[in-house]
Amino acid sequence: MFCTPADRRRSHHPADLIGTDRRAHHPDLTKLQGWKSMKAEADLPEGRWDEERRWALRMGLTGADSIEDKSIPTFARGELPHFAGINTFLKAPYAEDVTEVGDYDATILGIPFDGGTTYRPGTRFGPQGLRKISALYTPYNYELGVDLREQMTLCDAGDVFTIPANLEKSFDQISRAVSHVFSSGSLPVMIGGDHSIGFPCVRGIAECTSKKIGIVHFDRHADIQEKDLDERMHTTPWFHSTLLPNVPAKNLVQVGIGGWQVPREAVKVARDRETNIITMGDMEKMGIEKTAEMALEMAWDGVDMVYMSFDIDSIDCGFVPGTGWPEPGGFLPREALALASKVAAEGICGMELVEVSPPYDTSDITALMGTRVIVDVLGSLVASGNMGKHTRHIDKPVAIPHGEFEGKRWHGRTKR
Ligand SMILES: [Mn+2]
Repeated sequence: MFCTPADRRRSHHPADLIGTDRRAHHPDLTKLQGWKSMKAEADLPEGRWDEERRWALRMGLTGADSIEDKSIPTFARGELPHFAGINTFLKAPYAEDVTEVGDYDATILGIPFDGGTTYRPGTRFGPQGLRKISALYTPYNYELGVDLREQMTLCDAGDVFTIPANLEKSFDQISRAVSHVFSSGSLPVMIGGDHSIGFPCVRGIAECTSKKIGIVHFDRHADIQEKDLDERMHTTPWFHSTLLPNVPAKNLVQVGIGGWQVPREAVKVARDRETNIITMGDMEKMGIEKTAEMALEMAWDGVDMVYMSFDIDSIDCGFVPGTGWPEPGGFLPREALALASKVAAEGICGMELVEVSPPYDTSDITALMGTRVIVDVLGSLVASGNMGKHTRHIDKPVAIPHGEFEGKRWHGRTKR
């Protein structure tokens, strides 16, 4: 019988399918992640959420009589409401006393430094930009089936005291702060800042261990020349990192490199040191799965830990306008998130998220993307069970003395 396109369309209407063999072609919902995640949520604990609400009432006092939800305090404390409060990253506890960071699985450490910038500045505001927009996230991810608040502990140690006009003094401060966090056993998660901080961050970790460290570096730029404009700018972190005795250049894997902003000077160094470069085109041809597998294989070859450096400009600049050296043709957000998660799933000894420049950002979109990379990495570490895997390699912890002071600041009534 002759069948018109209109007939064909009609025959696919669900009402026509009931009671026919076509019904077998309906998707099996139980195979969808959407279905599995809905079921899996029931098994996630809720104790920390209950604890947070009780803590909020203790800290912020009980709410007004007219408010029916008795978990709402008078003063906003903790996660809710998302638009209120003094922002730390994900509204995590502020470790104002940094000797407490060892009590947490991971520590957010802001590095407000853009003295290594060779084009657009502004990344000194990166940590605050990320903290601000991170407030809109809950700690739960539906697809992963992970609730960070229930399954790990996180604090925000605030920012490193950097010295705006001095790279070397800032590097010393940054390494000192990172080595303190790393030595405590808490996973250091650095939010930059321009990419010059990559070197002092890796140096801070490397000095606390006799073990070897590989690096997975997501970027459009190679960042491995010795100097730029006569200084160790944000184009140079991997030159200096891979000179550290326990950071072999052959374990540096640079993913997403390409375009018109890779200086030939850097390419010469990469060739001499035998680093590994996977271009955006390589990733497209191989696919995400294979790219992650290859990056992990090269980064982990003969080392004990892997560090992750994520430059937000590795993502196509259409998605991340607020960055120092925008370059078209980068990762799609979904590709970048999948790659970062797959690399993190094997365990990392630290990470940095760099080059978010809020003054050039639009609608906080670049900062949001940066926040997302970090929470996805944390989620992946939790889901894989590899959070804290690196701590057994901390065999040379540093101990940084604190100054002497008793009491509280700005505290106690002034005598009148
Ligand atoms: Mn870059």
